[in-house]
Amino acid sequence: MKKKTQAVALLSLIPMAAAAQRYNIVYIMTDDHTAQMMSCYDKSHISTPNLDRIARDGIRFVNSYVANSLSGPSRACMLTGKHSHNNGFTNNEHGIFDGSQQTMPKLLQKAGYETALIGKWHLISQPTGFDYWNIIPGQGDYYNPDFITMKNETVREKGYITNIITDKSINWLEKQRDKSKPFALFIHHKACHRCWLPELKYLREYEDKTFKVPDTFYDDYKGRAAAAAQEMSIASSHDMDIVYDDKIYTPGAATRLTNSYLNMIGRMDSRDRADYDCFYDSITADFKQRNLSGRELAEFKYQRFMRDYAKVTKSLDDNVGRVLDELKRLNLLDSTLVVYTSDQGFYMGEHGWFDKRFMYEESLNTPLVMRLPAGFKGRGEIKEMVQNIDYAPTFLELAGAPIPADMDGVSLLPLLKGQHPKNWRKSIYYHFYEYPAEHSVKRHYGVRTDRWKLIHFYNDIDEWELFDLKNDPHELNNIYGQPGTEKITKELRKELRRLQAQYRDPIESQLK
Ligand code: SGN
Ligand code: CA
Repeated sequence: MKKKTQAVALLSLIPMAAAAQRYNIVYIMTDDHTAQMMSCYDKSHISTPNLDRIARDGIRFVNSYVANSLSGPSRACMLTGKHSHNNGFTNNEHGIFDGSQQTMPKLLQKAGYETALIGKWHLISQPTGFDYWNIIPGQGDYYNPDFITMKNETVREKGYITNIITDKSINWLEKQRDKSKPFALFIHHKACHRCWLPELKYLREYEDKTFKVPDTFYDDYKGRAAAAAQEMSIASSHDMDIVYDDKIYTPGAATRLTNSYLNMIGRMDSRDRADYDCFYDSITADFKQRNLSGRELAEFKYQRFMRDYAKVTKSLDDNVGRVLDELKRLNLLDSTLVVYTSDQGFYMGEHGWFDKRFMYEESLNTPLVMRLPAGFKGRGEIKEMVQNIDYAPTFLELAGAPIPADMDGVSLLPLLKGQHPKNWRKSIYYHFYEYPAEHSVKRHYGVRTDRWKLIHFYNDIDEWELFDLKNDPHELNNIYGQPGTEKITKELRKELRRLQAQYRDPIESQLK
């Protein structure tokens, strides 16, 4: 009798229709959207009601990490379920993604799924594994953006990028897909990438708001040589460009990025442009009168950055709401897993920075919330450590397809079912390669556990950093080499080597 009860209890953990039902997948990935700017993670800055709807109706991962905090590499990790060194796409600037390799979308197709990709791709080669695709070239544009079609034609579309990507996605859902098949739709936004150009209807939003300056804004990078060497400082006129990033423009300006800025806003129709100019001209006039310098100037730049980023995020939130409403209208919510994530996190002034790349928390983390199909029992906050290499195995298992043994990630399906396996991973591995490059973040790899982080910066530097995340959550105090840390350092180095061996990272052989 007892055995029978146990068996019934076990069965109830598995969604009833798991064997028969072919769940759909809607995967929404933004660019540079970070948990500090998503109210279900952090209420200090803005409200994102539609993104929060996903979390409220489903699950919110609170320990969600990327394997390499940069767009192209992150996308390659997601598509292949493999770390960068195993999928071959280690950085944005060199090489192209080998589209002939095994990818999750191809395996979904093999399992009978219809697949589509709309929006940012950023992997240089043409997409493979999608029945339909329509992508933006490279980073794309916010205003009247170009799209590349499956015929390899570049077509300029009218309007604001986030709305257009959503329109195209809804159109595919409604009219273009083969309705006899389960589907996986990948909606990849340009928002909230630099240089945060708002939808015109939100130009004046958040202008009355003063965003709180992070406690670490004036970090002196003591004991952290790589952090001191970066070029992603809000205060620096080289790193954060007053024209391109802060939209303080007067004719004749000649900053490093003025031409890029003029090209981007030059895409607007004349009426929109007049509205845009009217708004930013008044900000510029006010700025000139104030004659700011030092900390006042740094904080002015911070507020401009925060306000524009918030505006871009508002359009994004609206458009995620549109997709959810459309799924509801099409009666697809119960049969669809909706995933919302970003290609990495972002610094919103923490350490004085914008951008990402570092293995420090704000950019290592990526938001991850999911609305679950009917029958799945996972709810609320999920604390297990997960990584973007896990998405591919998760989607394959959900589709009833086998997970190839060479994938580095693991399926998150047990967590979606409400289970908390005891043998879940206790650490994650990270490796960043893009150096020398824009923003000057040195190459590094490292391991993070629930409490500790060990990082090795290498290439033209040889520096180790150790952080106790419990007592130093902002990672200001590098305790590597300090008395009393010998035991934990030894354990973490061992764990790092174990992970490098498990994932077959060739750098392992170069380590002492
Ligand atoms: C561009 C940006 C960088 C950004 C990279 C990578 N410069 O090069 O600030 O770090 O993209 O971003 S810009 O002058 O062109 O705006 S990623 O998210 O695509 O990896
Ligand atoms: Ca990005």
